[in-house]
Amino acid sequence: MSTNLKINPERLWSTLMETAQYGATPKGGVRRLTLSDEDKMVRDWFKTTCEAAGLAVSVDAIGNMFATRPGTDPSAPAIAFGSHLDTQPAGGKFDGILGVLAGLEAMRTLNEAGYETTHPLTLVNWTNEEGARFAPAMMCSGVYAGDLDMATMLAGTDRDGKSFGEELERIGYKGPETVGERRFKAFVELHIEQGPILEAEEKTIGVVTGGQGIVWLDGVITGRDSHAGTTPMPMRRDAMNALAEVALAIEAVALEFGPAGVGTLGEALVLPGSRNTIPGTTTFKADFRHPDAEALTAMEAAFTARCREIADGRKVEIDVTRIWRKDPIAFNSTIVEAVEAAAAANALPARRMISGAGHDAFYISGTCPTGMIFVPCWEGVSHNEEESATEADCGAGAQVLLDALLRLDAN
Ligand code: HGY
Ligand code: MN
Ligand code: MN
Ligand code: MN
Repeated sequence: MSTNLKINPERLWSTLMETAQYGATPKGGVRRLTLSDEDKMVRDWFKTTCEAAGLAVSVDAIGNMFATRPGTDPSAPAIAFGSHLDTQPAGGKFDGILGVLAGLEAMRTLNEAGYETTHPLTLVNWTNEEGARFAPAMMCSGVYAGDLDMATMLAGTDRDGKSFGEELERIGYKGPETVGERRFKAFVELHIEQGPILEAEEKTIGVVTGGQGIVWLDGVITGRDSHAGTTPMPMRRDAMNALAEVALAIEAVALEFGPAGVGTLGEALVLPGSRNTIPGTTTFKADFRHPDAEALTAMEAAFTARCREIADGRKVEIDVTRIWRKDPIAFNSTIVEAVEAAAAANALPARRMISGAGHDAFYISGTCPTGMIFVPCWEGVSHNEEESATEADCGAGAQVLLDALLRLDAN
């Protein structure tokens, strides 16, 4: 089916550049940590802009935002699409927000054409997809899906000791809607690939068939603070040097389970933090991923066993706690096929692939038929202020999104 409705890539691009001002960093990136003042600013912009487009905006009790365009059949379940507006501490202009603004562009295109869909259409901003300030990632799509406990998430704190619940209230986005009360006919998320495959293969569209599993581990290494000048090397219980071995263990385990397995130590603390005191305490936050659930379990086991060896060898204690695991997911074939058909109808070079990055669509796939669309980003770089994509590719992704939604509406 073809409606010949064409999105406006220039308008999408200018909206992307307009919203990049919220949390803009001197190096051209974006810092819009969840529930920060910058997040509030872009949320306020999103609400005002959606209402100006005639969409009814609702917010649930954990800050998820839903902007709905009515269909001719109000009893029909809504077709949903969107992504997230929060970013990494040193993030880019496209991660998350492209999926939200492409959805807005689809709504604007339908409005201009006076086109009425049968199903209501709902554009979503999921709260705290990044998990950079409050763990875990994909938090509020996870609560919406019933996989993460809301009270536990609200009680979580950031490194300054502020709780998620307090910050949600502070920015005014603890909404009246019961979390999870609305369910959708389908959900489609457009996102930059955040990896190198599409660009390397000169493909415009990634037809995403699933996503790899993720496990997050928090660690505390306890040795003994002592004097840097008087403590002989053999007597030291140096938590920093143990941390160095832990970092290399993460890399070694990832390589052992490679090429699909990956492991990262992205955050660490060294205490008390003085050049002439041997660190008695270090903490770390680790991220392991693998497309296979059993391999992911084996990676975690191999790493924790290695930590025990390091602890024994250095006379320190290493406590490792799993704080989050999201198993690998497969997207719904109907949605995958709708995305693939939409790419073909636009004569766009496309390929099927799984997602290396986590996305809200992972949790939503447990509540309704779900799929994703990828577009390339420069050198596959993301979670980086230099993240970039082209106007043409963002426009192509938005066009595929609109056409996929219209295909789903016709069935
Ligand atoms: O961590 C992830 O994969 C996502 O970008 N939050
Ligand atoms: Mn993202
Ligand atoms: Mn991200
Ligand atoms: Mn996402």
